[in-house]
Amino acid sequence: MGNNENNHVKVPKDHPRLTSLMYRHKIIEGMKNLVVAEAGLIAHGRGECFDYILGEITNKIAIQAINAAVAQLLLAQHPVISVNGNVAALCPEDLVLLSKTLNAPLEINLFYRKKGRIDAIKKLLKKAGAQKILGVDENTMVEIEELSSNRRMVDPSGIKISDVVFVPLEDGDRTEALKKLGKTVIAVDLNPLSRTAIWADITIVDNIIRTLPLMVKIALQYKKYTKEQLKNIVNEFDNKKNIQDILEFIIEYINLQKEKAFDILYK
Ligand code: PTJ
Repeated sequence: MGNNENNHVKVPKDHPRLTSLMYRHKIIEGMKNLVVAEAGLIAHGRGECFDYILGEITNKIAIQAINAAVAQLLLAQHPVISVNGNVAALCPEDLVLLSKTLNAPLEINLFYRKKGRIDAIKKLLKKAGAQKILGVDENTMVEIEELSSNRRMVDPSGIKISDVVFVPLEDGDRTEALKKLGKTVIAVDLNPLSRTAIWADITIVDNIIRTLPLMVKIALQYKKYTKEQLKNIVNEFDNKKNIQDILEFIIEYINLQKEKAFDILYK
């Protein structure tokens, strides 16, 4: 977002929650332009809530998951980056950069298939520099039978033939379905207890706005690594431990915040 004025509300530059407010406005603008589903606003709010109890930082645990995710995507034969409305609205340029760096196509895959949304997201991604975008031709799409939601419609040259699927901000049961099809799933979800977070092979518990630029940076570094080195990074990663560590982190963080709040309340 180039300025800090939106919806006729001027957000002061020294506002303590400036970044958060700017991304809120991106989501609101996205909803007006059909990029974001109405429910996307609620999803964003849920994400903000979890980010709050993670201290709004990318912690060491998330960085380890990001490293494993990048290594896994570089090892893949057919990696795909699944794009929904929220992710497109929040960080279109980073999506395009990651896609180019990893040589992994972007595929639009929506839960809410309101008319005009695919075109709106395609336009936004093109503006951000995307050349090829999958999931845009309704006539050639194929079904994933394991799934009943709109997300079952996939591109025959993308998710359908993929071996590794990157699914930022996911709902419901797609991860489970993709896993049943033998695919490796990498999720970004601020909620470590969501079905997606629990089912994914690699769960990055972090805000997508911080995750994507980091992934690009690490991908540029890991592209110089041998397959053996990349495999070692993936093998050292354990998603069960990852989720457990994140939950411990949240508990510790909340306890710390409780002490700080009590210091003020009872001083
Ligand atoms: O564009 P569509 O039609 O495909 O729909 C996209 C949404 C996000 C509306 C849809 O997938 C949905 O309803 O998702 P849920 O069930 O609300 O789940 C979204 C998950 O993403 C929740 O667990 C949130 O905590 C998490 N989340 C929200 N914002 C962020 C996030 N995770 C990482 N970074 C965020 N910025």
